[in-house]
Amino acid sequence: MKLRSFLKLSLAVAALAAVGVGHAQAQLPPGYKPEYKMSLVVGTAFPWGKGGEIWANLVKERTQGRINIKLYPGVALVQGDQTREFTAIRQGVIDLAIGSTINWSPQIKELNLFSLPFLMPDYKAIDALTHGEVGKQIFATVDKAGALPLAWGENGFREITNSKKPIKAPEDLKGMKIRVVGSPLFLDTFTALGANPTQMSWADAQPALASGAVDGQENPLSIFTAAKLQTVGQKYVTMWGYVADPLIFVVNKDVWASWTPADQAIVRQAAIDAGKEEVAIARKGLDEPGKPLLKEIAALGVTVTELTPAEREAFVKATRPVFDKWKAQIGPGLVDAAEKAIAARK
Ligand code: X2X
Repeated sequence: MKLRSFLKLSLAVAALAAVGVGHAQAQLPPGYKPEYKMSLVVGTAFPWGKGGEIWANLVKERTQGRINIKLYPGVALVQGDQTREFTAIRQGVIDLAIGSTINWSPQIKELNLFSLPFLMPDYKAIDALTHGEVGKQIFATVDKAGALPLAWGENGFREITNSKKPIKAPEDLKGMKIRVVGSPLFLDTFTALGANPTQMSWADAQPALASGAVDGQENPLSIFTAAKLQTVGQKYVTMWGYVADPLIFVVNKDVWASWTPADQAIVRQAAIDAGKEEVAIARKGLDEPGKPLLKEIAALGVTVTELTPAEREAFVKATRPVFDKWKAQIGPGLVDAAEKAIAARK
């Protein structure tokens, strides 16, 4: 190409680009970005990622495209390191997120509340916390830590799985290599049970299970099925419901401040609506009589073990010192309030 025609072409391209950008910006209130980044650990095949998609779609619809959110599953904005997600939100590397209380607990110690072994016996207990005074307190703490919390979602009750044998008693965990997430509380819990816990990200967990570098892991069954963990050797599931991780819908504070009050109200309501829907998806097959999801998992060739109350109690007893140690670290007042709210649940 001759230099002159190259210059002409470049000018034309630049002019077109300017028109394009100008056009998009003309429709946006001042200070709005053409696109906002939402961080998630898992994609839309999982209830968690689906929740993100629902939130983004509701916001786009209700703001007529003024707020356009793109999903970044796999915590891609922090190179897969889920324990750095909260810091990245605060710093503005991430605009919005739906995060697990576990992944943000390295920065916000109060979020370890939900990881206290055997604090929450059932779904009503989770709701009693998230929908009550404790939930408000936790939101105030997240706010103070630097991100604006808008709504609750749910990853779910985390069940233990492994490649070796059915786990019915703490002794069955003896020496088993278990992948855990990045809060030291999990190391304490599994050490107390005689297992050999090792911390790694979700991205690293799947190859580690596939290669047999670890024997087991703990995650909600919706994660188990969507990630097809039976194909990486996880043939045994024990329903012990030892902890559950809620999800929190948040927005970076500067981003929030850049939106009009009307759009802020839309984003907040959309988070609440998406959160409700997401919780229902996360509980599907588990909160109906007969728990049909368990039969689906058994049909994959997986042995599903349900514990008697006495069998479960052995795990509660073995982890009680961990509960007490972490109660002191989380804040005895908050833990007492949580136990009271759970005892009073309807
Ligand atoms: O890493 C996990 O186990 C996961 C996907 O459940 C979380 O992000 C807490």
